[in-house]
Order: sequence, then C-alpha cells, then structure tokens
Amino acid sequence: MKRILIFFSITLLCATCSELDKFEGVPIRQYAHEVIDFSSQYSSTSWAATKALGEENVYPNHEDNTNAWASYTTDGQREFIVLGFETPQTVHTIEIYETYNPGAIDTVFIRNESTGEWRKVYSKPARTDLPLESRIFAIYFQETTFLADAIRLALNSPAVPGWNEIDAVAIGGQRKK
Ligand SMILES: [Ca+2]
Repeated sequence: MKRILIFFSITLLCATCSELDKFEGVPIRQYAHEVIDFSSQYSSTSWAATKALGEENVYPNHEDNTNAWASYTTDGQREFIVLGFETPQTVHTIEIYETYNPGAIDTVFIRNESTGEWRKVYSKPARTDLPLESRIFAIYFQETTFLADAIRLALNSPAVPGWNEIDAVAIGGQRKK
C-alpha cells in the first residue's frame, strides 16, 4: 500500500511539473529579422546573406535568383548562416524556403535567448535525392520551454551540386503575453 502511495505521489508530482513547464503565451510566427553571421555569400548585394531575411520572394519558383542567399562557391565547402528574430519566442516549427538545389541543410540549432546556449533541433544527412524543385523544408519538434532569438543553419553544400539557395526562414511558437 505504502509503495502504491509513493508511486502515485511521484506520478502526480511529475504531471504537475510538466504542466508548470508548459509555456503559456501568444502564438507567433516570424521571419528572420537580422543576419548575425555566415560562412560566405556570393556578394554583398546579389545573393547576399541578407536575402534570407523577411518573407519569401522567390518561392515557389525554383531558380538561381539574386533575391535568395547563395554561398560564394557552388560546392567548395560546408556553409552556415545565423539569423536573429525580433521577438524572443518558444519554437515548435521551423520553415526554411529552399529555392535552388534543395537538400543541403543537415543541422539546425536554435539559441536560448536568456542563456545564449545553442540547442540542436535537427541533424540528418543532406538529401541528395530531392527533385529540382523549390520546397518549404519544415521541421517540427516538441515545443521548447525556453524563448529563442536566433537560428543557425548548417549546410553540406558539397553534397548537393550547385548553389543551395535560401529565400526565407520562419519559426512558429509562442511569445510572452
Ligand atoms: Ca552546393
């Protein structure tokens, strides 16, 4: 009997904990707002890293377009881009608009706004079997209990021939009330 009581107490405690952890905010979906860092860019104007900011303006076209971010070389090295968001928010969805030669993204991190720590939320080999079509690469996971303010995308560019262009990046979750 005593054991059963202890079991139920622990179960109840855990249920209470997870309820407390759940963030009670307001739904939000925002596009990247600023460029924090990047490995390379084709130029400071055309195909610049800043072209990954804001709403999509190449998608749904699949084309080599100056309004998306492209690295300096087609396949010369791994690439990355770090983008900031205006309002810190929890994250359960990431949408990356890949508008030319998709599939190179193999790792995604988001940054905890209060601690500055990076959390890996996606890690899989680059896709080399995708059709040559633009896509919204959507990643879903259990909603974070912390607020995030930045995202880091890592690309295995050598694995996917040609420029791997990114038009826009959006995150969904909740902001503070
Ligand atoms: Ca490439």
